[in-house]
Amino acid sequence: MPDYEKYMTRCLQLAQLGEYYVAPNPMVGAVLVAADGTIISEGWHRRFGGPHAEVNCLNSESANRLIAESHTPTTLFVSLEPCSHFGKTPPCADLIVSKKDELRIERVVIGSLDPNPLVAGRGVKRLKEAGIDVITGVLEKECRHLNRRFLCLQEKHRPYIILKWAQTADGYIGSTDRRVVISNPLTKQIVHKMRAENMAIMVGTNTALTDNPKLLCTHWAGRNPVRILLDRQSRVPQNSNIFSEDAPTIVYRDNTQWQFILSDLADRAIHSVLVEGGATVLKHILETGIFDEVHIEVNPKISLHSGIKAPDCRHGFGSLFEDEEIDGNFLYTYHNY
Ligand code: AOF
Ligand code: ZN
Repeated sequence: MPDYEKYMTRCLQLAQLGEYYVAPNPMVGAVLVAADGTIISEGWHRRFGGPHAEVNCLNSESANRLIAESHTPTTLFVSLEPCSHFGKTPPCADLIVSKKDELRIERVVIGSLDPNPLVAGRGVKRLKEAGIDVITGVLEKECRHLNRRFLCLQEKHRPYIILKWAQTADGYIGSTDRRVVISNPLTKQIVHKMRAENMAIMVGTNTALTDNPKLLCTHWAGRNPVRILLDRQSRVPQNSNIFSEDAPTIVYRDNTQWQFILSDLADRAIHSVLVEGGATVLKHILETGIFDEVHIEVNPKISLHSGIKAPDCRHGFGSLFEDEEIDGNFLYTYHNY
């Protein structure tokens, strides 16, 4: 019997190859394994709107050629429950059932269930009804972590929210009158990678006015996120960099409530938002308690003694998930769940 976790790990590696290309869809990987443990075929969801992982795995030439040579039953591993709906592509569960005899699929091993209301257990049901043995929940935590943005949108009807700022050793994110560089070239690149990983990036009026940022991902290969500006009193001029042609920009004006913004973004199928500041916006969101991750970069070599105070731990960041040192700066990641 093949080692379930080993093959699910392979599914996760394949799934990750779709990062930057599949949002707001989940990243999914699939492998077809013979009884002796040989991998017959692999596939992953490569781009939004394109074939799903199972299709790429089961329709491959190698699957059909190798299966003709082997006479053993096979197991299909897939990191997400196969879909059961007609979306941009036909249901994967139906494809598996139709290929069951030809590819001798005896069992399907699934990482995490798909909470999409169009699927939600119906994929598993369809497979079971066709007489396929179904095992669920293998490396479920890892599979859910990989697709935490997709799962958040499906389960909570709001985007996954990541708060991020850089602060000095004495807890300031900047000075009131000049721009202070806290990040180093490597951590700056990490920020651009984070921009590529999320569908949208958000800032408030003060950041747009003081820094006049473009909010693009210039130091990392990937799509530019949608830009979101919270500008309650319409103070940010139209010729600001945030309104450049490089990416779309959504503006929320008046006294739009956080809850409303979240459900509006969900309606636009935006599954993740990176909030880059400033302090007022960050503190406000921390107070609502509706956020998922906090990323704090600390430069231990700079002290300002006065300026704009960073949010502090009294705001409650959740629990420390990871800490690392990058070229002298410290990066702390908290998970609020
Ligand atoms: C799978 N395998 O590789 C993926 C799945 O619009 P569509 O047709 O691409 O369907 C998107 C939905 O399908 C998505 O919201 C999620 O529920 C599921 N994604 N399912 O069986 C895959 N990417
Ligand atoms: Zn599918």
